[in-house]
Amino acid sequence: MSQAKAVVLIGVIISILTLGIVSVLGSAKEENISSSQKQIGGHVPGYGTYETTGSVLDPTLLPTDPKNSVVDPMKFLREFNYGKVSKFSNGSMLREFTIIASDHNTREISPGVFYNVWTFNNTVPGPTLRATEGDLIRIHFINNGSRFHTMHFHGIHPAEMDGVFEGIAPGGKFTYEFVAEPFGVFPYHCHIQPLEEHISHGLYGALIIDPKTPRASADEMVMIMNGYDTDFDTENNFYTVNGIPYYYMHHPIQIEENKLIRIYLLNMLEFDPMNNFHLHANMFNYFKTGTKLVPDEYTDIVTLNQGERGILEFSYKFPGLYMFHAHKTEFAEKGWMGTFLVKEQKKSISTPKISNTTLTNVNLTYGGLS
Ligand SMILES: [Cu+2]
Repeated sequence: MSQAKAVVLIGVIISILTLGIVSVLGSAKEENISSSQKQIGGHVPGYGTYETTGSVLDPTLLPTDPKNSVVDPMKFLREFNYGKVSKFSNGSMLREFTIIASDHNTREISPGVFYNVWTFNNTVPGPTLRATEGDLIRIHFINNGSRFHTMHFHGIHPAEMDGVFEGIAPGGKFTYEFVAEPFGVFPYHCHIQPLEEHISHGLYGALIIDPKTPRASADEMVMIMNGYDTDFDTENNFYTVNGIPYYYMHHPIQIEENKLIRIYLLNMLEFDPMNNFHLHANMFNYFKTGTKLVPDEYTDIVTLNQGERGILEFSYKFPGLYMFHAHKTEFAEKGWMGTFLVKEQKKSISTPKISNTTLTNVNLTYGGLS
């Protein structure tokens, strides 16, 4: 064996030994993690979600104490405020809403993390307002806060109803009035400078304007993506859908298989320029801004910049537990994750009549997940 060959052989032996040691160390490290921490989930290779304690961002803890919460996300999900309805002699509708702005409440936005939220009607996000195209919307706005606030709606309306230049002083009132147009899904938010401060503290919500001919019947829900900058460095520390990090991970949204689901999705995140929504094991029709009745896209992920919104429609073919989350991994792992629990539909099977038997129309009922 030449000297050169001997050097190569020694090199190969050292490499094999080194790989072996690294491999042993690696598996010891993994065993160490698995012996002390129970893996409870995760969706990205290398980013398992482990059972931990003591961390501010801990998906294994219940999100908040409900009595300190900024919102009840399960109630918020399917709650639509149609206002106080009156009918004009010409048959058109007036919908009146009272919205009160506050900026003095401190609420628990994650376990043990209390934050000064600014609210419309006491919740973050504010109430989902709903009308039909052509209705007259009248908002009785009261500012109970200690700062100037306004309500700025997206959509079509006169300049003086735009809630931008006429700030409402603490203790002040204003009536916003406009005809609901066009149909679609629109954010509303405070428009006082600095805007990112007024929005990031929680002054926003959704306005849904239905087309005159209603959309198909569906299990409808609202999802508003947001974040909280709890250390005031203009970067978010928590990301959520509907106000509380990880809420729908602990409390799956129950839906039925083969039933049309419609989500009104809005991005009200501050500081980060974009956000997105990814649905697992399925595809959805996406209606950008909700202003058309034909979908713009058939996809499993949609990315929205600040203030953008749209409508998602889908149904699940198979029962089970499915995740949905921001596909921006950082947002997902700082709270923007949730689950759908798809329940099996109770089925009725009609069996054709068989001659010479009495077996007709036997109903077989299948139990669902509970
Ligand atoms: Cu404000």
